[in-house]
Amino acid sequence: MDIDLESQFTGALIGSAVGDALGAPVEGYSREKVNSVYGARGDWEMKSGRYTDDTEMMIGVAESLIENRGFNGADMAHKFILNYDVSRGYGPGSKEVLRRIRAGESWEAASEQLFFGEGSYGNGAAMRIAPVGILYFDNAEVLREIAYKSSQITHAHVLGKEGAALQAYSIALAVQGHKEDMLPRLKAFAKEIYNEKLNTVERLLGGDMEEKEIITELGTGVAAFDSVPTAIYAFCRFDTFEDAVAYAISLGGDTDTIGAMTGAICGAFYGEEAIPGRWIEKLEEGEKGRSYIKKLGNELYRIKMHP
Ligand code: R7I
Ligand code: MG
Ligand code: MG
Repeated sequence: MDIDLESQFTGALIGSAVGDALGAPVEGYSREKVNSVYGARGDWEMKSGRYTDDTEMMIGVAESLIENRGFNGADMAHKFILNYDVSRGYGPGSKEVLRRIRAGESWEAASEQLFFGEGSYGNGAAMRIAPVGILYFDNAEVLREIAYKSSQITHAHVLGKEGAALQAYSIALAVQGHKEDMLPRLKAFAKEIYNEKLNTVERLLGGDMEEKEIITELGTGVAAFDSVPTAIYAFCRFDTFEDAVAYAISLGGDTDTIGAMTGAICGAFYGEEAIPGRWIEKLEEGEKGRSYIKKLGNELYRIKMHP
């Protein structure tokens, strides 16, 4: 594959934001209801272009990694708080954690209290992980370590963290040009129930499955294990950014997040140029809009090249 690495970096971040904005107007909708809004897959137009918490938090992850030239938990938590705009639709757990940190709890401890002391296994850590996936694409162990640490700020449950690590590693493999052989590599990396989920992805890719079977078997929910494997499936099944992301959203459920995660993997694999221009143009601009997101990708690339 002959794609510019810098374009894969910017593609991962813009791809994630585009998937988020495209899925946002139909978040929580059934498959049928998504279809009634967007119509058949093929030539979807972006409805609003406004991104949600998925992208707002991804921006915080990128800003902090850039400013600190690596992971700094207290600073990343601070970035989340600075960027926080409640109208972007945060999950209840993440809202609560950010409130606790603002009130003085440490970034490491605040998330531990959630869900009766179990910590959250929501997909909120995986949805924002693209900057980690690109910056650490060539070192799986460091990637897992930073994915876990960045997750800890809001998601203390091992399944929330491992979902983020799996999403980050999918992005890393995409940067390296692995698509046909992505699944065996992911299976060698994955822990916990994600291994079984990846076996299911492999089986489903073997046949031309109906959408409702995909939804039942992989899930389209807000838990990391009901959404990260679904994004991986969408990437593996299709050959273009547009087809994979539209398919992921067409399933319904947590559409902005599954759209964002599919968009991040696709953008990392195909590069920024492969993202439909009409979607990028519609993505919101402004202080932290599409130009800014692209710039974050450029800066992460610069850090990677000149550590
Ligand atoms: O993961 P999180 O930040 O939410 C992200 C979602 C995305 O769809 C965004 O687009 C936005 O809409 O929100 O927020 P959390 O509240 O930590 O997790 C999401 C949900 O997962 C929770 O509200 C719970 O319903 C569920 N959940 C759990 N349920 C039981 N036990 C997460 N962890 C647990 C748990 O341990
Ligand atoms: Mg969202
Ligand atoms: Mg969502």
